[in-house]
This record gives sequence, C-alpha cells and structure tokens, in this order.
Amino acid sequence: MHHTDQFTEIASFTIKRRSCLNPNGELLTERDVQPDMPRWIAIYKGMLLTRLFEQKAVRLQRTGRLGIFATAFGQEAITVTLGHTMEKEDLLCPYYRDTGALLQRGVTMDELLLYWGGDERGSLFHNDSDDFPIAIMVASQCLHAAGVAKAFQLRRQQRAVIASCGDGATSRGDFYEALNLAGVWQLPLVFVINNNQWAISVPLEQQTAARTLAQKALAAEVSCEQVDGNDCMAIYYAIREALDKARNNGGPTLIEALTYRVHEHSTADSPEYYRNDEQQRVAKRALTLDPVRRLSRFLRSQRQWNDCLENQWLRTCRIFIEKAVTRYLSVSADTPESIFRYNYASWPEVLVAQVAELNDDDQSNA
Ligand SMILES: Cc1ncc(C[n+]2csc(CCOP(=O)(O)OP(=O)(O)O)c2C)c(N)n1
Repeated sequence: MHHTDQFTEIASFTIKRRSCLNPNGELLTERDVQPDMPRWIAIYKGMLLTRLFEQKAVRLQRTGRLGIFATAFGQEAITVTLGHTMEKEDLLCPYYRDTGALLQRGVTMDELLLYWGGDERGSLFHNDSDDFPIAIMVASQCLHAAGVAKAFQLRRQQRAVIASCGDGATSRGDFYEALNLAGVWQLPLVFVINNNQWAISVPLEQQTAARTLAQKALAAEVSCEQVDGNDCMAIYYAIREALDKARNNGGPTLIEALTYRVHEHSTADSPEYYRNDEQQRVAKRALTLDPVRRLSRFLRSQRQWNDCLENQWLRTCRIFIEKAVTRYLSVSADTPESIFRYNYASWPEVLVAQVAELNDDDQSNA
C-alpha cells in the first residue's frame, strides 16, 4: 500500500536586511538623505563622544576606580542611533552596552560612572525621562519593557518602548515571553537586538540554530527585519519606522542589528582565552566595518565634516569627560545600607533586622 500526503502551503516568510551606507560610506539608498544632514552629524558626534567616554571608563576601571565596564567599541552605531531616534516621551529599557543611547537620552556621564562604580545612586537618572535603570540580568529588561508597553496601551498614551538587548539574551525565556506578549497584545514595543555574535565566550552558532535572530519574531507574529548594525542610516530608518508604527497602534517590531564584538565582553574577560586563531582574525577584520569611520567617510564626501571639525569636537569631548570624571571622583561613598534601599517602599521585618546588624557591624569596625 502506498500513501501520499497532500500538503498545501499555508504560510511563507522572508527576512529582509536593510543597508543604506556601504563600508566605504557610499550611499546605497534612493532616499533623499540631504535634509537630514544635521542628524547624521549629531549621530556621528554622539559616536565619537561615546567612544572617548568608554575609553576613559576602561582606564578608570584598570586603575581601580570603577568596578567593571562594558564598551560598545566598534558597535557604537546601534546604541547611539537608538538613543538619538527615540522621542523624549518614549521609554528605554536599556542593557549594559547602552552607554551611547543613555548619553543621547541626557543621562550624565557622572551618573554612568557612579553606576559602574557600584553606587546605586548612579541608577537615578535625572534626565527627565521615564527610562529604566541599566539591566545586568540578561533579557530581564524585555519583560519589563512588555509591562511598560502594556501600561502605555491601557492608558491610551502615544508612547513607544524600546527593549535593547544582546544576541545572547534572545536565547533566554524572558525574551521569548516578552516577544509572545508583544505579538498577542500588539504592544507598542520595539526590540532592538545588538547581535555582536558573542555572549561573553559563547559564539552565536552555539546559542542558536536560527540563521537570523530577526526570524525569532515570526512565531510571535511580530514584524521583523535585520539591519546592518554598523550603518547608522539603516538603523535610524528602521527604528524610526518601528517607533512610529508602535505609537500609532501598529504593533511591535523586532530589529536585529548585525555587528561584531571586536574587543572583550567587558573589563572582566580576555577573548584570547576563548577565541581561536580564526575567530581572532574575524574580530580583526570586523574592525574594517567600523561605524564611526563609515559615517565619517560619508560626511566628508558630502563636505559636511573635516579634520578641523573633528579635532575641535574631540577636544570638546575630552573636556566634558574630564569634568564628569572629576565630579564622579569627588562623590563621597554611600552608606552600606544602600544595598537595601531600593527594593521595597518599606522594609519587611527580616530586612530591618539585617540592616540593624549591618549598622552594628559597621560601628564595631569603625
Ligand atoms: C540571567 C543572567 N545570566 C547570566 C548573566 C551573566 N552574563 C552577563 S553578560 C552575559 C552575556 C550576554 O551576551 P549578549 O546578550 O549577547 O550581550 P552582549 O554582552 O554580547 O552585548 C552573561 C551570560 C547575567 N548577567 N544574567
């Protein structure tokens, strides 16, 4: 007996990748990008500022004045453009590689240094936004973002939320749960995945068998695309369209920004221990895709930027950074009980006892 089954195609999907500038800074898009020139300059300046600030932060860590730091070196385009593109009323649930976005959102360098210096007061942003503190717990911010987006929807506010995370985060349950809720509730939520292809020592191919991270959105019926993550223009258009759609009840979007982590994950690791020779070569080659150089080439070809402007801006950044570092270093240490301060409006009995014990210890040590 011979059985044949009848199959009908019931759904099919494609994943698109968006690019506007090639690695030489040449335009690939038909769009009229000229009217937006001040925007490209602002993003470029934001990337330089972020790069210099992060270099300083690493030096502070190396000299014992910060606990740890994670840079976005070579992948500044995603975080800076993301912060630049959001409206003030939107809300960012950032992760630890979002220094560039937070600086764009008006978070001060002093606050960021306090945070990385282990001081809880660094999470109290005074930037007049409702942005969340930096998430260290991988993917936790995706669920927080879904909750906030649901609140905006219930209040009928025209505001969008961005959940920013890395590729490793998309391997966690929190990510899938948030994505599922975003789809089923049609939340005003944009996921921006910084796919730098490493989760500390674990390369992407050991995280997932999926050919793109964008396609993870398909199962949740969430719109998705991949963008060249070193191309500020492509990132800008993708995020702007997604935010506009979210604010106008058009539902959620997932944007996978494809880039590469050139250096270490953070100041606490060294890639030579886990990247083999070929992977080290790939990391070196990835430097040729540098988003800063790419946008610089574009701006210079348009006669919008030159060495003189560059040097002037670098000088301004350095002065700005040095002043922030001085202020950060002059902040006196918080009290030990600060580790309890932010979890509860009023402490439960068990914590009251622990705080008392801590204060006793503190006094007897003094
Ligand atoms: C829930 C949880 N598990 C483990 C860690 C330790 N950890 C910190 S960062 C990281 C890798 C995250 O990689 P990815 O999401 O790709 O972001 P990237 O740092 O590469 O930008 C891990 C496992 C953590 N912070 N939270």
